[in-house]
Amino acid sequence: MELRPIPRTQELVGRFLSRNWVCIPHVFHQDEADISQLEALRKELNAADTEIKLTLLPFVMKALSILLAEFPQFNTSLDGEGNLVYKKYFHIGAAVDTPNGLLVPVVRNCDTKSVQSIATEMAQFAAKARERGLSTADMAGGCMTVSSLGHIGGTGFTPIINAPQVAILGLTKAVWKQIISAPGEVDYQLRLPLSLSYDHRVINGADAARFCVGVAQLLATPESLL
Ligand code: CAO
Repeated sequence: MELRPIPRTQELVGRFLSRNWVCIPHVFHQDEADISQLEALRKELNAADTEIKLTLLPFVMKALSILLAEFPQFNTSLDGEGNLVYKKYFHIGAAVDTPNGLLVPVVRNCDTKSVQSIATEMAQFAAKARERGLSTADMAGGCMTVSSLGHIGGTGFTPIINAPQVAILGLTKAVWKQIISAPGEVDYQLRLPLSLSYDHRVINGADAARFCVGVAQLLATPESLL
């Protein structure tokens, strides 16, 4: 046996996560998106421009910034006095796994930025998170968070909401699947699992299902994100 102190960042993040897990009535909603076209487009764009590496993540961040405008209840916070604060900006956070624990930098105004600029900012944030740590300002003010485990694997998980936000979207590994669109009609699609956790005090199940359908539709038509 061996005793090791929990790294400071992990301890702080752990306290925050425990509070959110206990205090927020989480509901989990699962869906899938067809990202076959998106993957083809991503490869094409990466071949044309080797400076900026596009992964799936910036496309998803862009899609969320668009959907938060369509689903304003997803872009709120509870103020603790019986009010919902509706935000009029679209800042998206993404969880970054570091040796010291999980950090969530926030890319501001994703609605006005290209997928390429979101990718560039996220790459800089991820490097900063892993090397020198992020400032409090880098991690403040997010409207919604994406937690992507897709580069590792998994078929779904239940991410903890990053309060005061009211929803978080988890991504796991996209895999090729046979989709039977009608009897005798088989299509092959690259399917991305979507794992949405939402605060049931603010968001109802029907809206959560619609939100995930919206994510899937945007990702299935990637030109709409460029
Ligand atoms: N399905 C299949 N492949 C995926 C994928 C998915 N859902 N998501 C990413 N990939 C691929 C990428 O496209 C890339 O492939 P290519 O090299 O062929 O282009 C490869 O996996 C590596 O991606 P990446 O990890 O370098 O980049 P990213 O933008 O997907 O993620 C970052 C960046 C910083 C978010 C990620 O590295 C990370 O730290 N994730 C951890 C988040 C986490 O721990 N969440 C858990 C929270 S709950 O405890």
